[in-house]
Amino acid sequence: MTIPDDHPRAESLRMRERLIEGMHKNIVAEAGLIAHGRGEAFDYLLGEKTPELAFTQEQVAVAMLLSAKHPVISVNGNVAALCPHDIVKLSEILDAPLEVNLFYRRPEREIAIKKILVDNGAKTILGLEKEFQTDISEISHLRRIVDRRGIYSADVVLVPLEDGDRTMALRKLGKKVITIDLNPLSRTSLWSNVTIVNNLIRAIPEMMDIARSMKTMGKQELEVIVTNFDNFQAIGKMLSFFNERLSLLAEGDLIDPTKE
Ligand code: PTJ
Repeated sequence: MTIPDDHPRAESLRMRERLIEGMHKNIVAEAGLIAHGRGEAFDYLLGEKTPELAFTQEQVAVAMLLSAKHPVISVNGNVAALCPHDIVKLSEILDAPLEVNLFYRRPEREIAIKKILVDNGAKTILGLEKEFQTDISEISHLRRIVDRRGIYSADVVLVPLEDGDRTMALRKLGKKVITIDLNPLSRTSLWSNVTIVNNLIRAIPEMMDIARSMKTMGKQELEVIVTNFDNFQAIGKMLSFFNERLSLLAEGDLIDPTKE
């Protein structure tokens, strides 16, 4: 469906269309549409723009990825449908390979996700070749299938838009986990080392810019940024941000559209 440019929620509707189209092409799982709806609700509360605190979370995440020995970016259906070009670019800038890791793993989805990533310039995609696959025994569902060259041996894993138990398992295996999740209270958010509370669609291009500007920084300088960050404290500040924003709206910042 073509979304008219003058629709007041055109951008949001386009995002939905990309996911619906992605589902018909086997890129997105049916549950991916539900996950997106949950995210949209939180994005409303954020005011659909990146708060200052999320920029800080993104800077810390990039510092962690740049100072990692073996960083990996995990890709699921929603990520592949929403920002295939940007995720490929971020992977190049950070020198962090992409690995397809799916909750609802089906051969036709693997093929469709590989295709959209390759069409957007990906040269190497991990997670799909049987000979390199192994299991993480701590995970009971299909996300346990990982690539020996990728998540299995990674020290830092970026898991944008995720379900909680894999994050817990990766942490228990000693890996550092960075997530992008609009819900600051999700289990993934609470279990991650760095939680970026922002919409994926804004966070990834912002991280690309940050990575370009941080690339010249030394390892020590990057590590200081990471060490000085407390994820739990940042989540607390984000909850206060939601709280303050809603209070301001309730106290008079809310514009009545019927009186405009
Ligand atoms: O492609 P698959 O098979 O690996 O499956 C992927 C889904 C998304 C279906 C799977 O990971 C899942 O069920 O995720 P959850 O448990 O629904 O968690 C998704 C989280 O992402 C929720 O906390 C949402 O608020 C959040 N979210 C949704 N859309 C966005 C988002 N966060 C950031 N940006 C978004 N665009």
